[in-house]
Amino acid sequence: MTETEIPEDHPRYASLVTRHRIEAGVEKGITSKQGLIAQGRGEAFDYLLGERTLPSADAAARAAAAALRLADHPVISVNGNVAALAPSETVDFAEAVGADLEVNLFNHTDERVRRIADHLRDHGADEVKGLAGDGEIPGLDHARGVVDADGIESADVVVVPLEDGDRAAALDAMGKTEIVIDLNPGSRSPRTADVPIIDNLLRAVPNVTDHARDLADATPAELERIVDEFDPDAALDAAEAAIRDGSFADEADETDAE
Ligand code: PTJ
Repeated sequence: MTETEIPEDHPRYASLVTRHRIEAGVEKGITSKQGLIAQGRGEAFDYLLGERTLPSADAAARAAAAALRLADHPVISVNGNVAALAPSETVDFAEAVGADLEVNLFNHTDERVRRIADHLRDHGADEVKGLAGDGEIPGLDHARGVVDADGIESADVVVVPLEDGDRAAALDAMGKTEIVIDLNPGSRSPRTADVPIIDNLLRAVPNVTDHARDLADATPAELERIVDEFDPDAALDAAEAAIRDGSFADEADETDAE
């Protein structure tokens, strides 16, 4: 079944489209096979969160947009899952906040970096970083620490969707403001972030983009106030509470329909 053949009225439409995109990403050599496992884990958390953007995640998205508007050199890190799931949305996001796009992979191969960069260009990106590999994230082994000197290495604000915990910690140690998008509030990367957005990448990226456009005329003082008022621990606690206190009652019928 192709993406266009999935009936839009299917109760699990969004989930099926997402699975299809990840599968197609693996077939095109963009997404790693481990990306399939990461997708499954994310899907389980999204289910527990009720497949919705929590008010706390929306507040995080607004704080992220404000931090990006204040940044001198923001960079959005793109891996194989992000490229497969939301290429156009990610390019639009970078444009809205004036950020560089950099391919940065956990399972690094030059071939996959090139394919992802081409894929982003096919979806409207002008420049994609990550191919030079002349910078490093200190504290990681070579392949996982390779970045561009004029990209992630010199960024002041970095957006890292679906990042692994080690690299999130190493970026934090470099003193960067880190915005993490991850569905698991218990994962080390959002717990390291200055701004953890506990939401599905597919909802979070367009949401931060909308907030950034909405804040286009905000003064630096207003942007700083939004960033200062955001409490990362409260956002993580709210997501955890939503998972622990949630109910399956409304979703049981939809699951049966799969
Ligand atoms: O393309 P590469 O080589 O850089 O590899 C990318 C993956 C994602 C495979 C790699 O970074 C990895 O193995 O990540 P982890 O350690 O499995 O962590 C992925 C995190 O992303 C988990 O906490 C998932 O819950 C979360 N996640 C998965 N899908 C989504 C998500 N978060 C937000 N939106 C999603 N759609």
